[in-house]
Amino acid sequence: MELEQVANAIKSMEIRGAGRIARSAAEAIKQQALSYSGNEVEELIERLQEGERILIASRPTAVSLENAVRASLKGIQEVNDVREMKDLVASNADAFIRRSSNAVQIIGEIGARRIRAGQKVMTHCNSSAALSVIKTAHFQGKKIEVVATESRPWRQGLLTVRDLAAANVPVTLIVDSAVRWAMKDVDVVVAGADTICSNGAVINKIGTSQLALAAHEANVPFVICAETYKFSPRTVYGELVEIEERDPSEIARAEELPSSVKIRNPVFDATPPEYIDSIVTEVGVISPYAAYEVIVKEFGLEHIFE
Ligand code: RI2
Repeated sequence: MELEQVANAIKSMEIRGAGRIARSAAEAIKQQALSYSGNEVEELIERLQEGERILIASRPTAVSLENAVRASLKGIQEVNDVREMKDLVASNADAFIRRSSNAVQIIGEIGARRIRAGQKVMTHCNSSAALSVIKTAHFQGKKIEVVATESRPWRQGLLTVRDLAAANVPVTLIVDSAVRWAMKDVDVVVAGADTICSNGAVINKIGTSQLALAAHEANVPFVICAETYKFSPRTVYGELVEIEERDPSEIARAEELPSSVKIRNPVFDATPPEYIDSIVTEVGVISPYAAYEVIVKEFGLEHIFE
């Protein structure tokens, strides 16, 4: 796929999930470098920077996308040769993709230790990191059960229940509004993240904060599973995370409603750190309040303030 096609597939949700869009973006920027047939370093840099802008604009909320592209382009300003620059971008992108896939597996292993035999686990939307934890616990023979939310309007919960059913995990699908009703029998909530802010707030699929509130009320641990490239350096210097709002037609067709009715379709929400017990990353289980340290360690202060 050409870079613009990848960006369009991300925009239209054909490619979705914070980790998957990040890996697709890294691969797209690599192909953008490798397919350059000219001999001008400046021209190649411009082409890569244009690609970076297009990819990042395709979905505004998940920082994983921006972090993936930035990791792939790391060091290009120090290279003065087209061949070398192509090799650098290709090896950066490959390393990012490898690291990202390994991280999901490691998160599965670490997170599964927090799930005990016979527990009922609730999850929201469709997160590969959260599913990695759930499936690892299941394959360890812990005989867990899962309650998965539908996750309107895109109904990614259907992907989750199909995936779990294929792995023989006992799973029940509920509508999003049944979360508080279902929470009374749940032992732990496990969800993914699109972006983690320096203050420990987690941005994830709309409705996540409602699960967190219901879990808090019922004294149920609320665990986030996220690779370290989902932490946002920009939030350290005060930038707020833009919450994507998608087309109203995803909620209802125009002909179903009087034209005076306004529809809002926010895709993500923010869960404050006080409702989050822990964040499982590939570098270990952390408190949400340790987010700043993860950001500084992962990205370095120069990167943050550059
Ligand atoms: P992984 C998804 O966003 C969901 O919000 C999910 O929780 C998050 O990405 C993380 O997914 P969307 O692309 O990276 O469905 O864990 O809007 O797969």
